[in-house]
Formats: sequence, structure tokens, C-alpha cells
Amino acid sequence: MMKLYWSPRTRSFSSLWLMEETGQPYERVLTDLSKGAQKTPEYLAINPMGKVPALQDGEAALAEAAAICAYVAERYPQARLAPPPGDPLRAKYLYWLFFSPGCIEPAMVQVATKIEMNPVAAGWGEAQRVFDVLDAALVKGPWILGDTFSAADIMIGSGLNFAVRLFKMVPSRASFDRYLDRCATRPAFQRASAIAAG
Ligand SMILES: N[C@@H](CCC(=O)N[C@@H](CS)C(=O)NCC(=O)O)C(=O)O
Repeated sequence: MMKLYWSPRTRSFSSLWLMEETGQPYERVLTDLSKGAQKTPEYLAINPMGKVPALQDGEAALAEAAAICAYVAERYPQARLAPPPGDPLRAKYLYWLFFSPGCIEPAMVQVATKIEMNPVAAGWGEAQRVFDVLDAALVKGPWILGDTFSAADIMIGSGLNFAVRLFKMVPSRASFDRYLDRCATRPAFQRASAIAAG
């Protein structure tokens, strides 16, 4: 059984939501960040960055929320969390899965901290453009790939939920609000929220 190392009110929400979407049994290991559980030698052997989330699957271990999405979607194809290889939708799926940590997350941090960056050198360019691109992609909906829900929605939905709704780091937009409302109607999102709330 897969083991998910997680902590409430952290980026590990995406992995909780992901595991709930699979419908597969998994073990949750509550990792107390305030007690430094993420910096013990045992934990660092799983994720040398000393951060949650992390996932153990037999002899395999990995961290990074988006990588966990890609791994679990591949391990449980029956959950249909990723368009299969050969499906033209897979290109956009991979694009949005990587866009989340590569562009959305740093843009959120930049907006929240107001740090100035040269947009040519910054991998995400201009924060405003990141949110404009996301806005345009979410206007039609219901999901980032259109009619197909995927693990890319788990990354984008959890990131937006964290930054727009929970921590109010980034101003919302009509398309973000509608999208987040749709995410929140998913039973797996609701179960993950209940688990995270304790
Ligand atoms: N790039 C990582 C970031 C993970 C991360 O920053 N986790 C934070 C909580 S949101 C953490 O574990 N912080 C504890 C620490 O740094 O000691 C991912 O996307 O999974």
C-alpha cells in the first residue's frame, strides 16, 4: 500500500486529494512540521529536501507534489487521472502539470512578496501574464483540459485554492472562482478537505 507523508495546511493537500481520487487504499503518515519530523534522518532518506508531501510505494519513494501526481496517475491508470500516451490531450496535460510548479507557484510567491525579477530571466516571465494565461485556459472549463478532469486539475486547483481562498495571496478572478467551486464539488476534494481539517 502506498504511504503518503503529509501535514495539514500545506502543499500536501494536492496529494491527499489525488489519493482520494484514485479510490485506492493508502496509508497517511501525519508529519508534524512543528516538531521537525520532516528533518529526521529517516524522513530525509525519503525526501532529502525535508518537505511534505512525499510518497513511498514499496521500494520507490518520491517527493514534489506534481511528480507525485504524475507517478500515481501512471500507477493507477484505471483512475483515469491522465490522458494515456498517444492521446493528443496528453500534451496539454503535461503542459499544465508542469506549468503549475514551474509558472503558477513562483508567480504566486512573487505577487505575495512583491519581489522584482527580470521577466526575461525568470522562468515564469511576468506574474500577470501567468494569471492571464491561466484565466484564458479556465474560462471555458469545466476543467483545464476541457471536459476531461485530470491530475493537472489537482495541481492547479490545489494551488489556486491555497493562494486565492486560504491565504489570499493572489486576487481572484471570475474564472478562478468558478473553477474552484467546481473543484470543491468533487467528493474526493471534500474527503481530502475533511482529512486535512482533522
Ligand atoms: N516543491 C515542493 C514544496 C514542498 C513544500 O514546500 N512543503 C512545505 C509545506 S507547504 C514544507 O514541507 N515545509 C517544511 C520545511 O521546509 O521544513 C512540492 O511542490 O512538493
